[in-house]
Amino acid sequence: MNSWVDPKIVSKARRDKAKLVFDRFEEQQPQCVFGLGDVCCKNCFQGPCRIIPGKQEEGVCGANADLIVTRNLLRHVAAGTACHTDHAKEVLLALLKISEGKTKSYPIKDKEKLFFVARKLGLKTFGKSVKQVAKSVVLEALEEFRRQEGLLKQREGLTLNWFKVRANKERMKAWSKLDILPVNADAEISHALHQTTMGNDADPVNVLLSVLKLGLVDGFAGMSLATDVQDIIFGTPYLTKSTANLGVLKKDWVNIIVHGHLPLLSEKVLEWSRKMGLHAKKVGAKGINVVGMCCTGNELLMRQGVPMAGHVMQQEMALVTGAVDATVVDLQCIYPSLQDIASCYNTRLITTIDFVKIPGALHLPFEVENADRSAKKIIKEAVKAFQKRKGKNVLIPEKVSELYGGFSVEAIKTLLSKLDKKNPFKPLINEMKSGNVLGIVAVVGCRNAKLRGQAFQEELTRILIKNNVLVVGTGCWAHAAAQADLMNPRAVKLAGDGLKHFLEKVGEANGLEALPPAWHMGSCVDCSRIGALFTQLSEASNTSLPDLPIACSAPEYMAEKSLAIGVYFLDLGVTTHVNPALSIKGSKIATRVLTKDLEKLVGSRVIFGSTPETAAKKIIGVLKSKRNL
Ligand code: SF4
Ligand code: MSK
Repeated sequence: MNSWVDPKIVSKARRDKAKLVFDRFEEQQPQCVFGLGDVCCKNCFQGPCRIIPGKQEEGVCGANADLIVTRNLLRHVAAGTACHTDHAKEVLLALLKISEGKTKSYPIKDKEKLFFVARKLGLKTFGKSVKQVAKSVVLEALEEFRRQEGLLKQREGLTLNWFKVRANKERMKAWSKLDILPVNADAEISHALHQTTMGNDADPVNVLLSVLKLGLVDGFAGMSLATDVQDIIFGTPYLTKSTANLGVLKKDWVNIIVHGHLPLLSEKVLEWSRKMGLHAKKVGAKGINVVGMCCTGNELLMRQGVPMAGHVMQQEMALVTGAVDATVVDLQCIYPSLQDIASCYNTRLITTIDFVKIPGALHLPFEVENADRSAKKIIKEAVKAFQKRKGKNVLIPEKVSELYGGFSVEAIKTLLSKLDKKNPFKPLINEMKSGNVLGIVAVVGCRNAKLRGQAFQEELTRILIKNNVLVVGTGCWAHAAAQADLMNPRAVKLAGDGLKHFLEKVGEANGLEALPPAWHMGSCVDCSRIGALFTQLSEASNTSLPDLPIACSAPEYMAEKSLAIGVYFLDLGVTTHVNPALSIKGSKIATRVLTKDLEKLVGSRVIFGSTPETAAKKIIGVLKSKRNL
């Protein structure tokens, strides 16, 4: 299988004695078999307990493999969900400060979306100012985290407000029937931790129902809330052209990488980089080049067309180029190793969030009230670092890939409306009905060191496209697909005839040669955009979500967040492929429920496939089984 790893960068890292993620992965071998199977428990201090079939079937307290495996799964999903709900709260509190006039650093760019959300929430907007409406939306959203009524008696009809904005009636009925409608996002995460401690829930099926409940918390009070609020503040993305790969770094420029997940600071760094070009020129640089890493990169690409430097496993390699003057990080997916590597190259590593500190890095606390000051300071630090770097040896890979991004649901509808103004989804639904487009698959998630540099995501995407499957996706997949030239209109030649014809037709109607066969829908939290697209397609075609020819794949997942996202898709009724396989083999109940019984409960199931070919075969099988549009 192909690799995306640049051998010249790896050799440079060896020469410079910079240890990379692959080196540490090999040092960890062999990894613990009990840990790999999730059949060990450390939930109390009588442990660790591990299960050996036929020998040690229970932990000290009597918990068996089914309970240990499902409890561990719930804890992982709770941690992933906490990342997304925290993210949502960060941007929500920023909107509160904007609406109260406590910061003038951010405008409210998408007023139309603000009023759309307000109306969906049932709020009065007539005669109110934009800031008043924003404040009432924030207060309603904050209810997701402070509602206490109904917590102990969850059948009182009190549930998340964001369902009103983004959920569909058919799904709500299914979730209500299972009694998994969440009440308060924070309380559900806290319940999950409580439920899984020693001496609480001993019913593995009940634990799995809590997993499904947290998928809803993640999808609605986490991802959908975060995406909607970010669009309100920074604007909804529309089609944009840009570039990807480590080659977007520029030798004679001040290079700043923004990395993590939040657009709050990175948007400001970008704004000030455009205003402070002279500052850089004074010290001999050609200008300031801001590029994005991981999902902060995806956020800036979607709205501002900023070049994408790389995915999670390229964060160290970017520094090894020797061309990065500052890496500014906010939260999530930031390797603790970064400072060690940064110190080999005079790169200024700057942390900005109070719970994401790295020893040795410069910590510049970020608050929305001081956003402009922080951004200016960061740029000054980068310029200082550039002065030290000037003339030193840098190695920037030559390859730069062109891509189109910015496929929000609104952008997709705008593109499709050129074929049918009244009912924009109709042309796509018709192509899916006829089988010209076999279906839509969301390919999402991370890169994982366990794959040792393989290009699983790219290969899977290629096979799907060839089989007339439209691929949409987010997160680190987006970087991988862009670098593999799959987000370029020219990639349409890789598509099967039916898909190719459709992409050319929509492309031409929009003044392009074709649309690319892989659509960049944003960052990890923007999996909510995919959920919204599927939900709107379901409504426009009058077909329930589980009956649509759609599927999801996280072919190289690594983060706990990815598990939470996977459960959200399962809740939506979208069958989901994961690789590496979930650590559930040790539990017969978890394996049966997740890979089989779930279909009867929510209309979806988990599938495995450890090569792109086997994964594609199973996914295509799922799409072919759903032809009742
Ligand atoms: Fe062992 Fe039970 Fe404690 Fe887990 S909760 S460590 S299985 S005694
Ligand atoms: S950054 S969660 S490695 S996709 Fe969102 Fe990439 Fe996964 Fe982080």
